[in-house]
Amino acid sequence: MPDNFKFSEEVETALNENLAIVALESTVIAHGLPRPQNLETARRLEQIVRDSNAVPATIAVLKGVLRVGLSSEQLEYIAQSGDIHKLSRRDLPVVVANKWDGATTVATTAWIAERAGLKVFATGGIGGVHRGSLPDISADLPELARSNLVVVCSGAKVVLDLPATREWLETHGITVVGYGTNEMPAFYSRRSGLPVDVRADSVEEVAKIAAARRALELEGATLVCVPVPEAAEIPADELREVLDEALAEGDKKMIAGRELTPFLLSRMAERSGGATLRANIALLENNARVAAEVAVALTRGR
Ligand code: PSU
Ligand code: MN
Repeated sequence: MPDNFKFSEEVETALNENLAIVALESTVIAHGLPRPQNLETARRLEQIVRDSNAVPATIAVLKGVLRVGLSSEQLEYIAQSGDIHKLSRRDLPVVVANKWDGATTVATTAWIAERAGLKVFATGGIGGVHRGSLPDISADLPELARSNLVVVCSGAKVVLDLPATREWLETHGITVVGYGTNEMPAFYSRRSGLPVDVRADSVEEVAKIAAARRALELEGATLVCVPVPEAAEIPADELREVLDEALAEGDKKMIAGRELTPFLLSRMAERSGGATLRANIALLENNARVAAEVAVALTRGR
């Protein structure tokens, strides 16, 4: 492993002993959720993974070092610092060269996790094709096309152009698995009307598909889409007004690039009286649990 990588003791031991490990991202902590819920959620996600017999590996860059597994203090720093960079693939050489800190998106978390030898990664909603005329496509998508991880999510974030994102996944050979569903979930909502490639009703089925992909050496992720738990769901028609308002405001203020997703998420949380925030936390927790169960099933299959 190059010097730029550092593992926590817990993750290093888990790797040596072939234990189940779940990678977790840090952009959702630094930029996706408000304080203090971000730190609480980050800690709870790690706890949920542990309770499901897997080892959590939260990933971030600290002083230019790619960290796989964070200490409690490091996690707290990412959550509370307030001016952490949001790192996409293109930013990695810059932060490493300058020894900066940064929170990793789905794209960079997946890249680091794979090189660290991890197999399963849990997040909330992946990035995708944005709405609007400029083709703003999240670096998450091409990374999923290159990575060989099982990525557990609740679909793409609803602020995106979901049909265009679905097409992109298909074109680039990413297998979209619906976990207990025939439809791709739409982040805060359980349904999008868009099809999955295959439905799986157990983690063993997911592990079987992922193992086959690995055996074929077919590059690209297995994207496991888990709907937000019913109790926390916001049906699409209830969300529409809040979403349209946030999109219009983002447009008017000309918010673009890496600022756009965090802006839209925080606006929707304000306008929905916290309902979208509750949904986001609920789906993150649920996805961490499913990911841990998949990771355990994968170790059994060996
Ligand atoms: N999932 C969430 N909240 C988030 C994200 C995911 O529930 O904030 C983050 C991920 O890190 C993802 C990023 O990679 O949003 C996408 O940002 P962009 O659209 O700028 O590529
Ligand atoms: Mn973008």
